[in-house]
Amino acid sequence: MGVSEMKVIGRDILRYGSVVSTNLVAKNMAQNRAVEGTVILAESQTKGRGRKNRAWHSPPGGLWFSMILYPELKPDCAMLATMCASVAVVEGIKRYVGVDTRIKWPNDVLSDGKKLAGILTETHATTGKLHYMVVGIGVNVNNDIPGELQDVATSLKYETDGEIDREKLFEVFLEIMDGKYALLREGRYDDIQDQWTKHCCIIGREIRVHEHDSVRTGLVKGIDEKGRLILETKDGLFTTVSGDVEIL
Ligand code: BT5
Repeated sequence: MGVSEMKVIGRDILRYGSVVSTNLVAKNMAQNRAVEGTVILAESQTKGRGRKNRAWHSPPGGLWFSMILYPELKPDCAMLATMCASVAVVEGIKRYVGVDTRIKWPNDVLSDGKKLAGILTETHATTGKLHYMVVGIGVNVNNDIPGELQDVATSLKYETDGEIDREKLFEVFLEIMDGKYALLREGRYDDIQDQWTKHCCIIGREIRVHEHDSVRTGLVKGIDEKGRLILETKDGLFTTVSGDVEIL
């Protein structure tokens, strides 16, 4: 069988009620070499996390899950896995719920400009070798959005006016993610980059990137083969691996 015919994502699915963070559970399991493609799903998280240790609101009703991966990938190419996950979320929502969403670099899935889903990829690597990777996905499905996030976040239930079958949506995500992960394992990085670019809402737009203590303004030219954002600024081309984007 070719790589693409073997199912990896969701070979094992572990379901929890409440956990601290599915990424944390997954990282502990990855340390013990759990089977690749193991997925940890929780009803809620008491300390769901975003990038840079930000809090991720994770009440019952959403989909909060993490996947354990051991790709043959250089550690600085980890963004490709985040890209696979964001494309899988966009395609899964379109296929199962019929809602159009867009990707905002590096890890946001937006519906009408509001954040519907986020991805947190964490890696463990030493001396240029990637030991494991955990890709965590959080999607607001039937959960409410707390008051302080209402201007910036949304839930599928607001976008569709109805309850969604979370289990079916979860299955669709895993199935699509399996196909995207096959692209990664086959080294088809161009395909991942093309698909991601097609769904991205900031290419050609003027943005401001906040990274550490610096702020840069420029026009988004695209992303490179490692998923770094390429910005055309008044001082020339500039690439960044992490940072927060503000659309101007
Ligand atoms: C992310 O971070 O978008 C990554 C979120 C990853 C969550 C999943 S859930 C399963 C797995 N287990 C975890 O512990 N995490 C992963 P970032 O780009 O840093 O965005 C964080 C920001 O999004 C916060 O500072 C809030 O402003 C906002 N936010 C918090 N909760 C949200 C929610 N439920 N929906 C939309 N926005 C939210």
